[in-house]
Amino acid sequence: MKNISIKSLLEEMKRKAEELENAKVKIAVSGQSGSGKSSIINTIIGKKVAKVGSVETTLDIQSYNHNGLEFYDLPGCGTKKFPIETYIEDCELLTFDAFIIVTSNRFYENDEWLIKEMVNAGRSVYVVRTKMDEAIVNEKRDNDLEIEEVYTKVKNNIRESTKDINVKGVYLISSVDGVKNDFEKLLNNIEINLDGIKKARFLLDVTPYSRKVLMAKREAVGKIISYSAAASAANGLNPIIGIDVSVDLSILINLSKKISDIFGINEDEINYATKKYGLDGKYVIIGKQFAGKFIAKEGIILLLKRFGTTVASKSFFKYIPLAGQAIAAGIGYKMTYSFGGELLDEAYDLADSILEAAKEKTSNHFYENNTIKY
Ligand SMILES: Nc1nc2c(ncn2[C@@H]2O[C@H](COP(=O)(O)OP(=O)(O)O)[C@@H](O)[C@H]2O)c(=O)[nH]1
Ligand SMILES: [Mg+2]
Repeated sequence: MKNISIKSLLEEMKRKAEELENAKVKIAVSGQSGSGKSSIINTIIGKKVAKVGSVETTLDIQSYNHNGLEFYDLPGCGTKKFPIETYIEDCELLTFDAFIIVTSNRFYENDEWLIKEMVNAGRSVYVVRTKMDEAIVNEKRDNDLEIEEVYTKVKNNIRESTKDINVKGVYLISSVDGVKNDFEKLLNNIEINLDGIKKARFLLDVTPYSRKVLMAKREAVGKIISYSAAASAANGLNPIIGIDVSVDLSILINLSKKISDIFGINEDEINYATKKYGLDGKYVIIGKQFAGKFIAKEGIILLLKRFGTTVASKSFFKYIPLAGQAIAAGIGYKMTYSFGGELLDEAYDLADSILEAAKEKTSNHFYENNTIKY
């Protein structure tokens, strides 16, 4: 009886782990070319996946994904190739979990029509005005406006074109300033409006932009580790017992890669953050050390030795007696658990210090004291 219940418990864990693994969050980002769509996508993912630039724009639909998080960079509505009449079908807009419509100045009639249609279709629509850093500089020069006044002016202007439409919010952002202020609110609200497994997937794949997100990641990763530990124990061939104990390295390498990605601790993401926010070069080095310790085979073996384990070759497995496997299963569980715990703590701490450094480096200029509610 006991065996059966453990087995069904494991199957339940496996089912949940697979459900999370396969979950997808589809986010559409629509706007005229040059409005800053690719920059928004890169900022949300935390690395350069979409080409950015004043001429690097395309008139076709582009998609980018980061694990289960999928972005579709959609051309503005009402072009020759994407006429307004068939835009919603052509871009399959009703299949998305969130719809972000972007402008870097104001919305035009076509955009207003699209916003209305999407809201009427019951979709989550997020209205974004980007390049606020430029607006602030321009308005100071042109009209001697202070930051708060620019904020109010732009918001009123955008509100004007979306009045009477029940959008999920109007967000004034700047992709060069990182995820803060309205950008942070935008991501929080997207997350809030997703449900169940999609919310979990979003939190795993989004760049760790706040302490709150980091903590959510930590909790989810704790569950992933428990599952991996149980799987490593359940799979009698993984852990072996001899003079020393052994665990399957491939499980640990995959686990490390997954957890590193969740916390943005990999070369691409650390380089991106370092360059974007002008961070100290030390994070790149610390990131390399992290990979050497948790992802490289030699590093993992060293760690396991510290936990009192050694690694034996696969061919050794077939000689292990059944009783040995049972004991090893328990030890394999403990090893995976200890390894995962240390990995999680270090990934979390490193992501946290990168986040803090990035927040410090990006100017706080706009709306730190913003009291405008929406
Ligand atoms: N100053 C500033 N420039 C931005 C911002 N967002 C995008 N850009 C710049 O605007 C240009 C077009 O951006 P991109 O993201 O490629 O726009 P897309 O064509 O809509 O995908 C690039 O040169 C970006 O660096 C922003 O928030 N502030
Ligand atoms: Mg683009």
